[in-house]
Amino acid sequence: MSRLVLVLGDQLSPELAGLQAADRAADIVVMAEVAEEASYVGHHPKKIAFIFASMRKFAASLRAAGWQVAYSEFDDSENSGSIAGELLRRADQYEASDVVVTEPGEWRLIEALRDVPLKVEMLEDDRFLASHAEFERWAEGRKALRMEYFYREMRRKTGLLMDGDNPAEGKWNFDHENRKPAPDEVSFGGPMQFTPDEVVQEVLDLVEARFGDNFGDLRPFWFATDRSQARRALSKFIREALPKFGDFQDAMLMENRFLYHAVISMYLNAGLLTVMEICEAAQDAWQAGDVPINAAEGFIRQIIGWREYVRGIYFLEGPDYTRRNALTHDRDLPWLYWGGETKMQCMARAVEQTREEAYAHHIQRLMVTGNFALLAGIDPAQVHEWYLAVYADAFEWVEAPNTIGMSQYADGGIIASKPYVSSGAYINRMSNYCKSCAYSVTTKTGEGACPFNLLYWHFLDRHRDRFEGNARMGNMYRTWDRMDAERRKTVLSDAQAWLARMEAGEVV
Ligand code: FAD
Ligand code: DLZ
Ligand code: SF4
Repeated sequence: MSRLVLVLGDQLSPELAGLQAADRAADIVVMAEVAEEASYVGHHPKKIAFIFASMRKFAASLRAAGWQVAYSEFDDSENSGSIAGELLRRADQYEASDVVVTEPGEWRLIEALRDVPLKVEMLEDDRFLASHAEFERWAEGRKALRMEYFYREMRRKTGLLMDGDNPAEGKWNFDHENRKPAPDEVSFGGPMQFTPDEVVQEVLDLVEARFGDNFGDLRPFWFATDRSQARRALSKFIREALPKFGDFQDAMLMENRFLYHAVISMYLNAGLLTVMEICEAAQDAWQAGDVPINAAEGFIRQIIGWREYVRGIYFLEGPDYTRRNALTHDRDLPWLYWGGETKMQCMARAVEQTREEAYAHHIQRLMVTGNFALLAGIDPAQVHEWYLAVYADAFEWVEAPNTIGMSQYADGGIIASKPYVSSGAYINRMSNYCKSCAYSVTTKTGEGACPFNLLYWHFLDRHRDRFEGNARMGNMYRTWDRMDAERRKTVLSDAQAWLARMEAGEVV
């Protein structure tokens, strides 16, 4: 009897555990575009289009390789609207009762699949370097789960950038070389862009009709939607941008949205690229002398270090992780995150680029939109929903630890040893946003003072009990305490007044 083999929209890899375990002559691959997945948050239209188009092309490639695929298009009249519903419908159609699934990247869906009244076998998703058991073993008994030590294990395990038992060029981490401010000119012309083919065009029309009101511009649409395109995008990045990736990793520019970033996270997360093919390409370029060690190491660390580590935390911490709120922040997400007018140039540009590209690079997410939400005391659950919705690469296993943990400190410090907060000075150093902002980054109080300056002290003051004793934050509190009492009072009341204006819906 045939079994059903579920392949989700972010499992588009021929080496997927479920496909490896299946019998291509007898089993039926089930793929489904469904309303439930397309609307658990208001996904950016580009993200939905990317997933649907990539799913359709992956299904075609499976058929060409001899698989029988039962594919539900979004508008199929019999489409039940959920993954569980489609499994039941296909089970009925093919008289199957056994289902093989590869573990989804979200607790919500894992739980939904466990409840399906069929015999569901859930295989671990082994497209990652570290299994759940391996991460648990690493975490066991440690007082602090710091990424750096986990990363070294992954270097040893993969042999990437290793010289025998030692790290290549003598150091595990070259991060201190990777903090150059924004350059005057960027030599990389940006990620490879693809003209929509017939499959993509059809999906774009569908998404426009069904999700046209979601936040985000659908067109122009230029993402890769299959493996061979994604590989070409990767090659262009390695050749043209990786050499400078390290140097300008943290920089931000008004005129350039991508700088030297790879813009491959959506391809990697959906399964169009593999961890090892990306990292080996970077290592090869370093071995060939085309890329300096700070760039190759910095880039590989993001993938085998940060990406694997945050996934480990998501599964270790369990389904309630997205509801954590250690700092009891409860302000509603302001409208400016959805494109409402704001005078803050950095926020306006980060949101504008998010709306147009479904992409912002790490420092824009962490030190602009994330920093602002943390300083302003926004409810982390709403911040989490926003990040999950607006980026093409957003799947909960990777988005939630980055947002709840790294960015909002809502997990109480599991991921971040101190909150990622900064005043306007950091944004000014790393970008050219402040030059054309209505606020003055050097003004600390009163009319025109940069809100990041006001809110920074407001944050530290209101969370004094929690952070005063943090060794990495002592300097901040000493600076605050050295200010004269009257000035401190003014900063706090200006911050309060500014927040009140924002809450009242004024353009701030
Ligand atoms: P590059 O800067 O070129 O880095 C190369 C690759 O490293 C990325 O493609 C990505 O796969 C990996 N990587 C880098 N940093 C991280 C990280 N912190 N966690 C996991 N992988 C990383 N990344 C996602 O893939 N999905 C998300 O939903 C997501 N949400 C985020 C939310 C917040 C609040 C923050 C601060 C970060 C988030 N990140 C997320 C991490 C990071 O911002 C993106 O991976 C990166 O911006 C993707 O762009 P890129 O491909 O140009 O990355
Ligand atoms: C994100 C997404 C969207 C928008 N649509 C679908 C879909 O219609 N069908 C599907 O199988 N997967 C989709 N996905 C990806 C899933 O939401 C993702 O597999 C889970 O969130 C787990 O990571
Ligand atoms: Fe952002 Fe402040 Fe700079 Fe304006 S002055 S761009 S609000 S950091």
